Amino acid sequence: MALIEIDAGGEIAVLTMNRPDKRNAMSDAFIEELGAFFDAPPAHVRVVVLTGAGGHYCAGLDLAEHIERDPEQGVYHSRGWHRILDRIQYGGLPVVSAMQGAVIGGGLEIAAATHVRIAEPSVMFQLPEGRRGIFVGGGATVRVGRILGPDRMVEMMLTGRTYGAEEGLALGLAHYVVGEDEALPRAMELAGKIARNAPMSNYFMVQAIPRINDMGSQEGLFVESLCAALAQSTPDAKEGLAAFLEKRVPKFR
Ligand code: 1HE
Repeated sequence: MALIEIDAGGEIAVLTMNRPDKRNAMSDAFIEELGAFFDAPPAHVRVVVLTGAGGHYCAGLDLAEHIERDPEQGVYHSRGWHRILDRIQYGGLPVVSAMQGAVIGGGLEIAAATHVRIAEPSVMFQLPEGRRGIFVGGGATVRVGRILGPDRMVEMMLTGRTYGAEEGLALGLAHYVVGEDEALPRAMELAGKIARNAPMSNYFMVQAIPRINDMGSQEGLFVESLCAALAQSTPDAKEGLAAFLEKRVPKFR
């Protein structure tokens, strides 16, 4: 049985992390399978929805596999996560997370690489690495650190606390909190909205905004101007502006 269940028939691909007996703990094979989709998504896919089977998003790294790793393997392993999570964040497709239950360790690192995060009341955001004698290695210092700020992330890791859905919403770990069993329908609804944007506009949102945030303000403003000029010179810009003025729905490529 596939570890990642893929339903990619339409413009919204739904990827389900499917190892419910282990709370979707990420083995090496599992993360590679996730990466393989983002390496070569079908051309007709415009938006991805990522969710977990069995009431949990992802309980993080498969700790059973992690027991045996020497330092050299450890570096390659962590860099492998970085490669795959960069691919999720910067692969060009907007990714919406529909989250239930565990969003723990590597699970939170995966969620933080996605662009829209929807939490059900069961969600538990945790970084328990300190309790396991390890450290984050899938990009949390950068991505979760940016969302929470380094101060809050240090405190979260030191105390091993759990943030629930509403706290996660206040902190930016989630963008939406919905009722039980409502995350996937909301994700599909939001993915539909995203899919109706002009593709180049979506591309710049995903590619440019986090990168500009890493730049000095003058460099950022300059890159923003280039993105603005490129976006507004596409046929979709003509169509989007004409559709607004003609009071109709735009038809993008
Ligand atoms: C696992 C894992 C896992 C569950 N690796 N096997 N992540 C963690 O430290 C989280 C560890 N997991 C938990 O805290 C709990 O399992 C949950 C809160 C997520 C769910 O609790 P519960 O009571 O529903 O399930 P359970 O009985 O604890 O787990 C069910 C099975 O899943 C059990 O296996 P079984 O063979 O005894 O049935 C668990 O061992 C297994 N399981 N989570 C391996 N993570 C890139 S670096 C990132 C570093 C990290 O991610 S550190 C954080 C790791």
